[in-house]
Amino acid sequence: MNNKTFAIIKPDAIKNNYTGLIFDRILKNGFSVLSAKLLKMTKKQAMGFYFIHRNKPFYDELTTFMSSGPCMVLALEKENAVENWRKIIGSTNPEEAKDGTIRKDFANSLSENAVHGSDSDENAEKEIAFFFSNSEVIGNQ
Ligand code: IDP
Ligand code: MG
Repeated sequence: MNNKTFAIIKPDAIKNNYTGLIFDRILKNGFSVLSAKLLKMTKKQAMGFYFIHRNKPFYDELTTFMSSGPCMVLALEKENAVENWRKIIGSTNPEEAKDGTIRKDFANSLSENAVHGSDSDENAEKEIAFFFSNSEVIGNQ
């Protein structure tokens, strides 16, 4: 069991001023923030982060969107963090997301869906390391 996951508050949610409301959900649901920073991805960085989707038809749209404005990247901690965060964010398509989930409440559309969440412990580790140096994550000092 790994207790860390990686999250992004995506550019649509930042633009719509939902950062504070999403942060509130993170804390109220018992996650600790181990690291957080605001940044604007380059197209290249977004392509690297979403390399796993390089053959999907939405790869270009997704990486253009993710590099279109500031986002907030976060390392989060909780018991079963990956599973718990995905439960709170809801389905990829906000139209299919359950009431009370972050994507249901804050997403613009299927591509502009407010937040990212890692899909496995292995990818959570990789994604945290993609954006944070070891010493930037609380607990590693
Ligand atoms: P996830 O974010 O729920 O893990 P993935 O299937 O890993 O969903 O897709 C990564 C991201 O790509 C999604 O969060 C969404 O922003 C975007 N995306 C997924 N499927 C589509 C699609 O069919 N059209 C446009 N964008 C999509
Ligand atoms: Mg995914």
